[in-house]
Amino acid sequence: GTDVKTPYTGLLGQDFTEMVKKSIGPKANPRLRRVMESFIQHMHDFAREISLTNDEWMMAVNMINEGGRMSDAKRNEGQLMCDVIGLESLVDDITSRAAAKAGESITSSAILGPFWRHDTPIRENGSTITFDTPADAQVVYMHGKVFCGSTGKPLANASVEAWQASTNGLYEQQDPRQREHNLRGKFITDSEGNYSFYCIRPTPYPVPDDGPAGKLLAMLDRHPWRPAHIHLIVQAEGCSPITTQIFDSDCKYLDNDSVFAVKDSLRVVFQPRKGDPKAKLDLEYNVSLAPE
Ligand code: MBD
Ligand code: FE
Repeated sequence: GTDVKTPYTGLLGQDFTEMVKKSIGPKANPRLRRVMESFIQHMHDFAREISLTNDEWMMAVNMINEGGRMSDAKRNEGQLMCDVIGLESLVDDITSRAAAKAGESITSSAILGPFWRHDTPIRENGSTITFDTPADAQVVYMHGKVFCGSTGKPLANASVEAWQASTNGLYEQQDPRQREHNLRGKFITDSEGNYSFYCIRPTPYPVPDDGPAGKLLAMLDRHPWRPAHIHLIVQAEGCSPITTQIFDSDCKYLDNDSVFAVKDSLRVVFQPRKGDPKAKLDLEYNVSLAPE
């Protein structure tokens, strides 16, 4: 409809909302009670505030159902729908802020996204995650140290897991032409805290736009693109793990990431690399973890 400011005229006000909240029984888990009371309150207030119609509500229900139908081990449309409204970034901020203590200099977090795999292989430092590298890809030697953010000491035996999309904009599990676990690897730091591997310079790419998240973006006159990024999960014993992404400071969409994950501190600059026949670019990236 065109009338975007219809005042609320229904009879079901706060009394009704209280009644629904009070239907939760005494044996419900306390945290769940708190979560659901708040959720019910906000959903009711939201429906009243915008005078949500039956058609609009059913449209949202159908989107959720469609997202569920197209989700599987390789596709998490529900997560993507949350991502395009900034919800995963908000939850990540809440969660990571709870972990970091004042005065520590810790690498910033960023959202996991839908393309992480739980079974990424461990590879040798100095080896590669790029196999059958496409002709338009630039190979990067990525290396650095993992530190403890409070003592500043390097951490041996830390795990640095990386994954990225290929230059065609697809992660390995979206693309039958990439080999299993292409552009993914886990590296264990040596006694001086060093990790190293060859990868490719990431390129901007659109989030999958053939589902409800993509339809929503189109209806909202938004684009599906993300700036070029490499995903990282860094973990070490005695420290809080960090899930993050690093962004090419020289690429499009840094200021309008479709999933709102960019932070200034996560921008990196790829440098020229000399004397290495395997890579024209070099990226040194150090990570600092918070002790538990
Ligand atoms: C991605 O590749 C991604 O990293 C995120 C956060 C969301 C959608 C696609
Ligand atoms: Fe990604």
